[in-house]
Amino acid sequence: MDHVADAHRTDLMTITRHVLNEQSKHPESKGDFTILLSHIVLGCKFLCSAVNKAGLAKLIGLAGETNVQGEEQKKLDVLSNEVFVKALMSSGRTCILVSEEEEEATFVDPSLRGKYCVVFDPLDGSSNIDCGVGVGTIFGVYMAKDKDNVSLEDVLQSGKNMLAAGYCMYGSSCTLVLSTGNGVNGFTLDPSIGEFILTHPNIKIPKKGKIYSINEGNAKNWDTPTAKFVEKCKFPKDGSSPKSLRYVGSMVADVHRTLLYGGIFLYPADKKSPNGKLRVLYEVFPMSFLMEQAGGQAFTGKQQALDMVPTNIHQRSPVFLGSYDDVEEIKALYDAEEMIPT
Ligand code: FDP
Repeated sequence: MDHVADAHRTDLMTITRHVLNEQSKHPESKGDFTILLSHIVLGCKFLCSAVNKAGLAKLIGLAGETNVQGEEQKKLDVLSNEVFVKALMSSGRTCILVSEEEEEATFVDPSLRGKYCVVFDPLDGSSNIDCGVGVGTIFGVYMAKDKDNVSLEDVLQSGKNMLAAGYCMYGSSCTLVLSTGNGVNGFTLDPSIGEFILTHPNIKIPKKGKIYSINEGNAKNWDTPTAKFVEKCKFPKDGSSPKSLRYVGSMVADVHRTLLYGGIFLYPADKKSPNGKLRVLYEVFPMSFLMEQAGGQAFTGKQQALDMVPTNIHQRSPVFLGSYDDVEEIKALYDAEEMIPT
C-alpha cells in the first residue's frame, strides 16, 4: 500500500479550507465572507441534488401543478429561488438580495442583517431544464455602504465594485467556480463526502481561442460588427483555421467551456432586442468579473462590461466575453463601425 500517496489524496483542499486560507491573509477579517460563502455552498449542494433528481421527483413542469397526494409541485426555478433566498437570509450576513426570479429587491429584516448584498440567478438556463442539459446558479457579492441604512444604490453599482462572483454548474459533475478578486478557482463536488474540492486552481483563460459561441438563429437581426466577427470565425482571411461553433444555450455551461478552453461567448444586441438578452447584475457582471480575473475580457459593444453602472436591477446588456485576443477583435470591429459616418 502506498501510504504516502494515500495521505496526499486525503489532504483535500475543500472550498471552506481554501476560503479560510484566504481569510488568514487579512488579519482584520472577522470571517463574515466565509460564513456567507458557506451558505451559498449549501444552496448549491441542495440545488445540485434537486437538479439531479428533477426527472424522478417531477420537479420540472409548471409551477402550481399538483401531485397525486394533492400537494403543490414546485417548478425547479421557483424552488431554486426559495432555497437561495433562505440560505442567504439565514447566513445573517446579507442586507439586500436581488434575484432573477423576483421583480423587486428583497431587503433583509434588520434582525438578520449583515453587510453583504447578493445578486443572483438561482437557476440560469431554464429552457434546458426539462431535457436534462447543464444549468447553473450565478452570483455576485457587493458590500453595502451602511448596513443599517441600505438602499437600491448599494446594488446599482459598477461591476468593478463587486467583491466576489461565481457560478455553480449542475452538469455531468457539479462545479463551483469562484473569484474573490484574487484569481479564479474551480471546485468540484465529491458527492461521496459532500464537499467541493479544489480541482481547477488559478484558472487562466487561453489568450486566444478556437471556439465561438452564439445563438446563430438570431443572425438575421445581428448588427454589422457581430455579423462581421462571425464571418471571420467561419472564413478567416489570415490563413488561420476556422473556429468551431459550440452553443449550449445555458450561459453557465457556455461560459464555463469558454473559461477552460478559451474562445468567445457572444450575446449581442440585435434588431429585436436592442439591449441584448442577458441581465447586467446577475449574469453579465459576475461572468465578466470571472473572465477578467482569469486574464480574459468582457465588452458590451460600447465599453468594458464591468464599467457599466446599471440604473435598474433587471437591466439587460449585450456582452462579448472570453479570451483576451478574441474580445480585442470584436472591439476593433465596433471601433471601426463608429468611424463610419452615418
Ligand atoms: P434561458 O433563457 O434558458 O434561461 O439568461 C437566460 C439564458 O437562458 C442564458 O442562460 C443563455 O445563455 C441564454 O438565455 C440563451 O438564450 P437564447 O435561447 O436566446 O439563445
